[in-house]
Amino acid sequence: MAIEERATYCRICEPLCGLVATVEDGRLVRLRPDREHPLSRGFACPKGIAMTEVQNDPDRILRPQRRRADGSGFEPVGWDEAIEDIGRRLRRITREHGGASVGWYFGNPGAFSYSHALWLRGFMTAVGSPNLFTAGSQDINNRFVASRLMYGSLTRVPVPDLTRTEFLLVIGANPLVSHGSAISAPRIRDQLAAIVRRGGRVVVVDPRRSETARAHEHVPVRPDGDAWLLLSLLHVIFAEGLEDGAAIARQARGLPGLRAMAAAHPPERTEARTGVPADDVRGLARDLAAAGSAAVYGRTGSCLGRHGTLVAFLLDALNVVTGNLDRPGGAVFGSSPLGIERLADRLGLATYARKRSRVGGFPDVLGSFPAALMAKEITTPGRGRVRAMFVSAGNPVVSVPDGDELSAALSRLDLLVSIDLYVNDTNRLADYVLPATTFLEREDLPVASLSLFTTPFVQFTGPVVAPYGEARQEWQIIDAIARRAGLLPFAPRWLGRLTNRVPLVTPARLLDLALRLGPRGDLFGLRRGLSLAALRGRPHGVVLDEHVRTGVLRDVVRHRDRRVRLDPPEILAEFERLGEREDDPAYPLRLIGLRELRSQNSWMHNSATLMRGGRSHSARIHPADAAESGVEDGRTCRVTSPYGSIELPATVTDEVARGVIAIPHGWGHHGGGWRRADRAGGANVNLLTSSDPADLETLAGMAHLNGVPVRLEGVTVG
Ligand SMILES: Nc1nc2c(c(=O)[nH]1)N[C@H]1C(S)=C(S)[C@@H](COP(=O)(O)OP(=O)(O)OC[C@H]3O[C@@H](n4cnc5c(=O)[nH]c(N)nc54)[C@H](O)[C@@H]3O)O[C@H]1N2
Ligand SMILES: Nc1nc2c(c(=O)[nH]1)N[C@H]1C(S)=C(S)[C@@H](COP(=O)(O)OP(=O)(O)OC[C@H]3O[C@@H](n4cnc5c(=O)[nH]c(N)nc54)[C@H](O)[C@@H]3O)O[C@H]1N2
Ligand code: SF4
Ligand SMILES: [Mo]
Repeated sequence: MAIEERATYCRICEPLCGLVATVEDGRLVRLRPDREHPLSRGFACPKGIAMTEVQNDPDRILRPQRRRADGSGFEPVGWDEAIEDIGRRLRRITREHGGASVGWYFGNPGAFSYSHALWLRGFMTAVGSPNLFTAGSQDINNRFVASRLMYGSLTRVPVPDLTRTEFLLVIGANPLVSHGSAISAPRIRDQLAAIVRRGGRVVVVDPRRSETARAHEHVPVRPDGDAWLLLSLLHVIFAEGLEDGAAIARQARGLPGLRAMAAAHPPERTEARTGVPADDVRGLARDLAAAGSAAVYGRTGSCLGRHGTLVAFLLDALNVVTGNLDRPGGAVFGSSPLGIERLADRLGLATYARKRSRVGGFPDVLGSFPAALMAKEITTPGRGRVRAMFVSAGNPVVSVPDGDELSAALSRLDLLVSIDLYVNDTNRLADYVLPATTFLEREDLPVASLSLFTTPFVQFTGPVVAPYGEARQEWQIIDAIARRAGLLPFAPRWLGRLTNRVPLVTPARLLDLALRLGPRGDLFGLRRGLSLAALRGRPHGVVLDEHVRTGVLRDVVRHRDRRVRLDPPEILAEFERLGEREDDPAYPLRLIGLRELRSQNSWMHNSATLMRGGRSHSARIHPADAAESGVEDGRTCRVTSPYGSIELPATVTDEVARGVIAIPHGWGHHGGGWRRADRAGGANVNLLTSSDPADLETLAGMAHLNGVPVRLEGVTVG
């Protein structure tokens, strides 16, 4: 028997913790934390360890599946036959209706595979379709747009300098559970504790007393009250002359615009919106301004309200005004050893508003449109209507607003193809479900995270096991489908028609090239530096620097004068829209989301270990709200929004403020492909959220998922 141990890294969430895989005769038998990983140093969370169960899950699909002719479920089919049929149908659809009739939804796990992300781009370029949708409009696109408006570069996202900061202000993130997002910081719990240990503070602004809030200082805020809170913090700083005038003069322009926005919002006036007492806001502003160094950091809780881009802008504005941008212990800009940011700018990939969506006229963000529009892009007649869809590594029926509308739309397509590990609630409607490899079955380098490491780091891993069954990597599947459809990835359609006999370029080749020619590269032997070969010899990864470099702002900012904008016109216009909407008093409570330690969005509820203890879905409700609505702890309740209604068990707890209901997304599976997850019950919380273009955030097309007006009722089971 051949038993081997192989170092690799986890690709479930963003710290990318080091793992060691035990492989026996080509099968994964165990994953354990890698003690030799220089950053995660022997830490991995329960999800990472439980990936063994996904890898070996009997419910995983390991052969291509085709919808039966009579529509009754799937039957296995050979790869050649599947690719042949998909390619032929795709060719017909694009011939008759043009490239725009092809849509693609690219889900969250895809972002952890550089080859998948790259080939998908190549495919969409070749088809000539603008209809790319991603999880980004439920997640982070507002952050990118804020960076574009402030720094002139979509891809430059500041990260809090965790290893050095003296004051971390966290707005709408729960890193003790999520393990950090839009930052890659293994052992983040320890990192936050270390801030306090060295005499600093961690302050958490959240409507729920989250795990992170409980471990540190908590400022409860009303859902979606962040814009007002941040404006008031700025107000106090300006009113009391606490700003760092020298830093502002050196780094930024447009201060009067920002001042004017803040001037209108003294904390006494925003108290009703934020629920934060004016004195507390004043105290927080003074402490933040006085701190030796400070970083203001926001994540999904700050992204998914009605004004996510404005909020992201205000977070960074606060960093600028307190003199904490691009400075040790502040909000700092990492850089990729692949030189990706520069490359993306040069190749014109980091686009904003270059195209407009057919429905709603929303700007593209990094070449993608809001996923909430997918259903209407499929059902709205006219030129450019989507008739063929691909869904890779995604479950949008559960993760995108109005899953019922999307299900109905997907079943009207001429062709629906999914690339996934499982049959889920989305691809159960597909013509084909094609089996993808897991991350343990593919090589990787965390291309999308390299500039987000709070300690600059890079790691390359080979596959730790060969693909099970007939699973294939996404890029291989995409390449095969493209060629069968007469397309050549990355080339325009006319070229693909002339020839698709161009030899295969592999992602690894391109990666090696980017590494070697990048800012840390070995320039093919001209200097000591990075190459794939060098990284293969360092299986636990390489720390590139002790700290993120500072003093780089002039290089980061792409505006001609190299200054941060504090008054982008788009932001000023959005500011005018603040609070414009009146909510219907029939829905007096506010719905927010949360994440759970033993869930990963919608896709790990089939693991026995993670589901141990009879875990179930529930709505967290304040005791007073529960009493008022006749809801009892552990009993079923009904939550209704203007858009839909769901029933699920109630957890009555004062960890949420009065008026707030917190429900995690990713539950309520009915796909038939996950036996344990399907049995676990729960409800799809996104039946309560709106896909109406009028309800999407204006600048980035963000779905409104936090602060949704709802009402609550007890359910009497007869
Ligand atoms: N265990 C686990 N880890 C995960 C995931 C998972 O599903 N499970 N998902 C991964 C993914 S895809 C992502 S994007 C990241 C997200 O990473 P985080 O953003 O850190 O994720 P959450 O834990 O949802 O934290 C968001 C917090 O915002 C709060 N919040 C909600 N509404 C508001 C509001 O209006 N204002 C403020 N100030 N706060 C608000 C919520 O109560 C919650 O505590 O996590 C990743 N990590
Ligand atoms: N109400 C509400 N909704 C939300 C959020 C919220 O906070 N509140 N958060 C949003 C956020 S931040 C995110 S990121 C989205 C996530 O939403 P999605 O990306 O749409 O969905 P996931 O639940 O991550 O499902 C991923 C699918 O990928 C499959 N998969 C896993 N690994 C691989 C792989 O390596 N290759 C392939 N091909 N498939 C794989 C899984 O089996 C699963 O079917 O949800 C969003 N939806
Ligand atoms: S924290 Fe995230 S990256 Fe680390 S082991 Fe858990 S799931 Fe994997
Ligand atoms: Mo996400």
